[in-house]
Amino acid sequence: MKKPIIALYPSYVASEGRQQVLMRYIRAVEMSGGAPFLLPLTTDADIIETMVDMCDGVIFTGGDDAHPRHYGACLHEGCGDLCPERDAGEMAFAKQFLKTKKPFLAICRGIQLINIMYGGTLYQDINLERGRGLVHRQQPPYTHGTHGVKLNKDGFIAKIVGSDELWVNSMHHQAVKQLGKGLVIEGYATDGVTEALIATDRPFGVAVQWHPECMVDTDEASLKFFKALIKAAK
Ligand SMILES: [Mn+2]
Repeated sequence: MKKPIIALYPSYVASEGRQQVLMRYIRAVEMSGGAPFLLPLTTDADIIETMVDMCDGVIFTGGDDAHPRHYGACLHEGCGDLCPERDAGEMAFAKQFLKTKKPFLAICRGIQLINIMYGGTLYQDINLERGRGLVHRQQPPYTHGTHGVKLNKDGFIAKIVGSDELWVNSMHHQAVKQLGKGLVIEGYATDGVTEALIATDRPFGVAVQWHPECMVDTDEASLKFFKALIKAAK
């Protein structure tokens, strides 16, 4: 039986000239009935168009911080590791992909990337720019949650998971600042940090700041994000 192709955007290790994706993303897609597919790092417009046509849905994965110039800011001292090569390839792909109505699930760097692509900005470091407090950068293992997320009651994401409260892991130090146009925030951490949003220009555009792919074995709600993506991709 043919399965929907779920393309994953890999990280790029520039020092070694190597793309890489954590197996847990691939496994989460497999567990949810999709066919995982790794995208090549390229800025070639024709290759990108071919890839966009081929995939039925996309997962924008975690990784390095996006360069702040992409949202009109200079580098803040709190900004983390950058990867200009990935920024260039992934943003070129995202720009083309977002012209379609195909579904996406964006995770960690992914929610930040999506906010940038829709014209929003980021906190380059939560502790330095918003103040210290809630732990958003937990120690491993990442299979257990460390903070709560309150979802919009009756929102799109609350319907996916069947609850308006989630307990999530947290491995980020950046977050949505000014929200991009066409996006709606659907979930906040208890300190007010944006943790979940949706894009209103397509049937399924979901972005989360945590890592559901780490919790698919132990947390039913986490698996539901991937199942919903693949259902939308069919
Ligand atoms: Mn968090």
